[in-house]
Amino acid sequence: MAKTTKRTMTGPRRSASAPARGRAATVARKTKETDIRLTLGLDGGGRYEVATGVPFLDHMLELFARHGFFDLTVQATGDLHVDHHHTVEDVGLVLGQALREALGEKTGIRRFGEATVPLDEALVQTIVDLSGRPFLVYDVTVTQQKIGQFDVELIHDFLLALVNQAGMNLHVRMLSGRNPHHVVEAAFKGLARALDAATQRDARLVGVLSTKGTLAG
Ligand SMILES: [Mn+2]
Repeated sequence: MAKTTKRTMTGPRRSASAPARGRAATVARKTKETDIRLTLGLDGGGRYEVATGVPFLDHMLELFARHGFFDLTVQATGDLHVDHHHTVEDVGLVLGQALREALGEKTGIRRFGEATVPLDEALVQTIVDLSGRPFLVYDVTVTQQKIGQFDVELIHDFLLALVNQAGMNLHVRMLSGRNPHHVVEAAFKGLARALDAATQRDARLVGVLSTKGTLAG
């Protein structure tokens, strides 16, 4: 099948709403604070089209798609005049919902994934278990609280929303780091790589990888 790599930003494209190949989900969520439409394809090629109105979040979501070999379309508008909080948190929430939906019963997937990713002085370890049990351990400490206009603390809120909706266990541990842009970027690349591994199918598996017989939580 031919790949579509050409992207334009001129109006809605069929590629933005057409069903992705393989395991995929589209989630639309509208509140008084945000209006989000997101499509996640797990069996993609790292293609993305992201517009959240928050440039640093776009940067993170784009490299998440690229490094996880996911196909990701995000169109979000939010009350950015208040601050970035609602938009960042709700995009995490919708991404989590899409991940959960795209995974379905989780039949045949490896379930666990981990990655340790460097970016210059930063080194971040990211571990996921698609167990159905939401739990986040976010062990990241940076002294600089802003990345440009972006409040670094919002990454914690994004990941909490993601974890709670996806029903996953996520550990993010900063092994070293100084520059928050480097640290957060290494975390998102690690999340992408860990999720890529965890969502892959293992041909040896029959049913779900659990002696309990379910990964529904
Ligand atoms: Mn960067």
